Amino acid sequence: MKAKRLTVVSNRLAIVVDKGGEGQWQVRPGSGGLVTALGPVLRDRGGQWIGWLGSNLREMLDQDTLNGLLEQGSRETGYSLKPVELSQEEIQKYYFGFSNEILWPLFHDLPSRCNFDPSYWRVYDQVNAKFAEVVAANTSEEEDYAWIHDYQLILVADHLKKMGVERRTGFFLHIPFPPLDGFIRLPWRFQILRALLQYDLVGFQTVRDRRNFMDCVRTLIPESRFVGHGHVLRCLTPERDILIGTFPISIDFKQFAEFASTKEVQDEAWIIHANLPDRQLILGVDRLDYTKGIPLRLQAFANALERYPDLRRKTSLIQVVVPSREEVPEYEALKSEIERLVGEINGRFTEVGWTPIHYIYRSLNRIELMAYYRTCEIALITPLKDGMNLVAKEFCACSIENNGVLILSDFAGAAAQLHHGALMVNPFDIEGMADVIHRACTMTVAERQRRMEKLRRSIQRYDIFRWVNAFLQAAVNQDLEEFPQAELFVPKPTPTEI
Ligand code: ADQ
Repeated sequence: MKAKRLTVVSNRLAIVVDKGGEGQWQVRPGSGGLVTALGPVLRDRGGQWIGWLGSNLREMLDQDTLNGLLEQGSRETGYSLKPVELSQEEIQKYYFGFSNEILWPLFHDLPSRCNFDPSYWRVYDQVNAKFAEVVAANTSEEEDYAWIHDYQLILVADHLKKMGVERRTGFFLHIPFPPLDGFIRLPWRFQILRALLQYDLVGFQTVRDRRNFMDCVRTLIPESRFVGHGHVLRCLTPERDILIGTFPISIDFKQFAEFASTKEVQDEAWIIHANLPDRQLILGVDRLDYTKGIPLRLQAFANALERYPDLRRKTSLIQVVVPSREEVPEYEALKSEIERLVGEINGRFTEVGWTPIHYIYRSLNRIELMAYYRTCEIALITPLKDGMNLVAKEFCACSIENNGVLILSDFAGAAAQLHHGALMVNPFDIEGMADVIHRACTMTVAERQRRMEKLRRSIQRYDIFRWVNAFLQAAVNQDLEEFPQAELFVPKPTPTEI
């Protein structure tokens, strides 16, 4: 039976509620990969988004104000917003604890950063049950397809089953899936693996991630097997059969390319370059995270300036770091390390009229971000490991004159698609990265254009809509277009709406 409505479930709702400049509560669209990716997909199709509001707002706001803000958020986003409320302890142990101190480092191949605190697991389980209850209350078996996102919510389908609630469910993992020898360190490895197998479809970013998952299933659940070929396979377990697929996430290419050519972005881009004249600009844009490889990248840039003096005065690195998880001591320490390195490198190389690194620590607005994408000749994207990395794709989409160079880590999920046009680097190899920076800075215009045309063609072809449709085709055998427009589908009122 065709699904009539798409319900997206993720840790965070697609909006941010906070206090504006005049102390008034306000609602803004959220930022980050998932919101960018799914916003266009839900809009005006009666879609709904279930998630946590991001802070303990119920303690600060009365119910009517919160309802008003959610209604405003729904109007502005074009889809219905269903909040899941979390207590302070739940936020601490489910989000900062199990999700960000265990699954995040483990799945990014950094097990030494894991804190396997047993109390984290109990609260993670409890919060996933809470999400499952909100899904159950706001969806029906016949009408809905529930698409659950990411490592914070692995247990939702398992809890729906335990509650005796039948729903069509799919899961997409935005971060990498680790190799077997990393995954088996997890004290809850059986529970996590079996919970993933309760979804009808599990999607990964790359073939590498799916292969890792299959190795784990074969080893920990030996009676299971896999059949089929192509991007979607069938996994047969003694309990049930499910689909597992690879769906590399992408961006709304057309929207980025069009926005990059608007006058406001062009003007802003001009101002940036006018203030940093006669040099090539290299751009790094990352959330503050130890997986993004920022300190090694800064060292590589310093190494390039050291070994290739012709780059001095002719190149500057603009490193944008978007604040993230600042409450966690490790992230605070990373911020200090980045700031120390920037200070040290600038102290060492700065000359009158030229500063090697311009460091920006804040979230940029959309026009500013696009202007940096447009005006910088080179993007330096060197994560130690990354599910995909949308910044790489956004940079290419905005390089509308085909003159940008993309330097990309071998360990970004995006490498599988973009390695033909990008200059590939090992983010642990400081000298290797320095050589590639020099190569990018001295590349001929013809080679830049040839490479960037190739990159842009590929990203344009495999855009966000293709990603969504590939997942939904595998899940419910229908495209997004086949979900009815909002006026044709009036959702039933639900008891838990607040
Ligand atoms: P992230 O780790 O958040 O996502 P990424 O894919 O690079 O990483 O997405 C970052 C998003 O934030 C981009 O869409 C970008 O436009 C936005 N952004 C970047 N800098 C910004 C700034 N200064 N101000 C405002 N917005 C900014 C996770 C995984 C990734 C995976 C995505 C999507 O870790 O590997 O690609 O999900 O699946």
